[in-house]
Amino acid sequence: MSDEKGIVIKTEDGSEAVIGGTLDSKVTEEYNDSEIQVLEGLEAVRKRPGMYIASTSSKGLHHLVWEIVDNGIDEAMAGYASTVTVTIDENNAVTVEDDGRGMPTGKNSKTGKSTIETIFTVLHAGGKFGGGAYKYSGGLHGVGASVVNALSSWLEVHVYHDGKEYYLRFENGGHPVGELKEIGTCDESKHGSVVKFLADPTIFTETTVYDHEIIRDRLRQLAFLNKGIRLVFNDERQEDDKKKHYDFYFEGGLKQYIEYLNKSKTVVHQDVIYAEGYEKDIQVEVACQYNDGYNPAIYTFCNNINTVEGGTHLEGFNNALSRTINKYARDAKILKDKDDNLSADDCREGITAVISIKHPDPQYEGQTKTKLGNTVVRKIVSDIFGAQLERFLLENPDQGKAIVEKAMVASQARVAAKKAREATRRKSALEVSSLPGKLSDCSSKDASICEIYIVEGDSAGGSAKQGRDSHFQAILPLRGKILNVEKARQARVFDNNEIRSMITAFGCGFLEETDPSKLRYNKIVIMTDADVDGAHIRILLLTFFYRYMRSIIEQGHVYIAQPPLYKAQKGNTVRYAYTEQQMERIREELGDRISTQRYKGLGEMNAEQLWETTMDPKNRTLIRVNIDDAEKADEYFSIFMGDEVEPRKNYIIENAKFAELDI
Ligand code: 1YM
Repeated sequence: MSDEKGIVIKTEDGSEAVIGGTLDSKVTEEYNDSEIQVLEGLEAVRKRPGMYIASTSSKGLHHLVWEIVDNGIDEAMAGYASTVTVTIDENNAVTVEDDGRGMPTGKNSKTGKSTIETIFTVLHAGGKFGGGAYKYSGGLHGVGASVVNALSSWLEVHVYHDGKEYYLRFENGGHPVGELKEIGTCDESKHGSVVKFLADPTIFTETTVYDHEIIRDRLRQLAFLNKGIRLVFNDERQEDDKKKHYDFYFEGGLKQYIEYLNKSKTVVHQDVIYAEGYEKDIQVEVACQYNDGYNPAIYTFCNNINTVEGGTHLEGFNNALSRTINKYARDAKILKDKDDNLSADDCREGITAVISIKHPDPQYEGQTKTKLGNTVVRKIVSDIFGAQLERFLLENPDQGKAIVEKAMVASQARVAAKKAREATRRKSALEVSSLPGKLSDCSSKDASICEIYIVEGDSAGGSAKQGRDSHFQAILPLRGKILNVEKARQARVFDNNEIRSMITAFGCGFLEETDPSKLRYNKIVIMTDADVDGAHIRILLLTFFYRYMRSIIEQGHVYIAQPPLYKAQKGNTVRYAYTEQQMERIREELGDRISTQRYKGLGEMNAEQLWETTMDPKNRTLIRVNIDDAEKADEYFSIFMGDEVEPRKNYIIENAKFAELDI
């Protein structure tokens, strides 16, 4: 725990911690007053929290929880703890508890302080501004318990072991209140650590309220990623009637994760393919299963962190998948000598996969430092997964055949799709000068101010065309329901007139060639009736954008118009209500003898009303569509567009949020 020079301590993960200074400070020969140094260190965190937790928005707030949870999970992964419990109380104070050994309660010889005080007041030296990784778990957010302490109004630690209870409290951003004390006894069998803290509202100025779903979903995910570890969540806030208590425990790990991810999909073979292994200190776990969809959903993790940019573990998986399937298909004579090999994309069609590795020294690359770079991982994953996939195929020939046949159909479809894509590409290149006939374009050519309204039906399209400001607003009416791209192969998608019109009008290309900078309109606004059919068309359009032009959603170009539900009139006063609650309020304000009209569709509004309520930037409310969680989005589209009815019903009942208000 100490070093000959200065005040360096080794932390639980073997990395070094340095007292005082900023994170990258070097150890100097002497510290006269370690306490001042410590507080300066914590003060540095408070001055520039963004350098330690990436942001002080809601995201940064949640990082505090993950930091402490990671420490509990480390203790569980080391085999000492079985359960980590997170509780949020009605004041948004968070308690994280584990049943491990309990943090060491002795003194640190160099600091002269208790080890616990040291853990919570000394910055880790290894973590580079939240971007580096020095911890076996955690990694990206492994910035240390001291950072959580620095950013809390108060923080309390309880430790239980050998029949004793120890306690230490910190206030005002990490100042210890007295010393670590033995405050009582406990059952000899009780052991573990409890950390309770309140995020400092002067740091987290945006919000100090935790999002129930973010905490719940991440704890569930951590339980899937760490089989045999129990993660409990108690939300004691009185917000709504949401379920408040969760107990996540998955003996089957990733196998159960795949079952969970595929729950609203139709699988093409019965058993989840599962592989695990260990080589050179690197632990590998992979699970996958095919469904009847066309899109792969592959999630990769390193040390429990979602490596969204992929990396060497994903490459190893992809290599093994196509190599093994091709070999099996040839050996089993399903693929004939004259046939070409199945491509990597063919082998991935409709697969749901999770790849999780644990690495003592991960290297991250890429724009967001979420791409795994360690090259040895490629072969290790490929070997471990390849061998166990091969064994699965040989032992389960029926399932093997179903998988190969799916890839072969994908291969044939890919050839047809390529032709259709090329035809569409040629067409849209030719059509730049001849935009779709149904499009009423705007006169401005400045894309940054232009908007296109995708409108359901010709009659609403007519009103929109008359009501718009033709300088910057274009109207594209769609006839009837557009194609459900979730259930159609590419060749049919590109054959669809409505889809072709949109591709040509937008001008941004599609699939891997999508280029939002080429969009002819800054805002694409979906304007449909406020009824079930309207909602359906909206989802179909979003599905198309999501699967064929995802980056225009990611970059915030897609919006949903909000037409009013009611018009209320009393004498000359006309008011519009966009929600039932608003209507209630208007009724109260205007009193009785008002006439109300409920709009069933856009067609019931004349051009002027449509402009005033839904299209005029001064009055309208647009909802910006965002996707910040690929897993959620994928689930969402499968539920709404897939075959299974039950999940769709449940989803609508739960009424989850997909879009965010943007005024
Ligand atoms: C609610 C959060 O932090 N649990 C926890 C932390 C530690 C230990 C056990 C622990 C580790 C070791 C030995 C060791 C920590 N210890 C340290 C340090 N839960 C939570 N549970 N004994 C106990 O790694 O050798 C840092 S964290 F540095 F003191 F070893």
